[in-house]
Amino acid sequence: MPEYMTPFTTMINLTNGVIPNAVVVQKRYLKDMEGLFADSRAEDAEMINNPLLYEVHEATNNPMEEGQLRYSTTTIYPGKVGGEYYFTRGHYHEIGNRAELYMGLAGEGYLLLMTPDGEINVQHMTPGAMSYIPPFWAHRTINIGKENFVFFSCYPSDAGYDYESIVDKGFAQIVVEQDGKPTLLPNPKWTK
Ligand code: M6P
Ligand code: ZN
Repeated sequence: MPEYMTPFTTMINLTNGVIPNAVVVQKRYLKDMEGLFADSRAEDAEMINNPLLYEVHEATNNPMEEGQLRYSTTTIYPGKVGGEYYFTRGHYHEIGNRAELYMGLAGEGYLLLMTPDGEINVQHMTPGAMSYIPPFWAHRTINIGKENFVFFSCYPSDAGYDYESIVDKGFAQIVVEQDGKPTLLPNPKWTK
């Protein structure tokens, strides 16, 4: 006989991403992102202010076992470091074959995806956009607008996070403002 978990419902504020009874709220400041922006001088200069770049509200602490799901909301604030829009750290899943689903709730962003070979894919996210992250793709979200970019995500509980590869190599492309528009450029720090 399986042990039956009790079903439950979570309330989510669809415009600002707040989950009133979130089990974990993570706030990520520039200090938590050291070395990730392409323009190191701009990053160093901005470190004095140490702005809050984004926060993640985790709705559940469902068991980290196969078959379970977790879900969360992320709010990325508008801003740039050396012309590069604020983004999340980005990760591969520790168990590489785990997929993930994102849904745009407010504002405007890019979902930047990359295979371990450095192939890049970009999805434009606005409210209502459901973006599918297939197994094995690293993923990072970027606020390309002037308002908060808010999205919902749902992922297998056992997926885990591999941040190391991103810290070491970064993403093959960066998103910077050029002529007032988000533009993809090769990442000068990228190593294959
Ligand atoms: C989404 C999900 C979370 C992730 C968050 C921030 O909400 O993918 O699992 O934690 O984005 O991304 P990161 O962990 O890369 O900073
Ligand atoms: Zn993920």
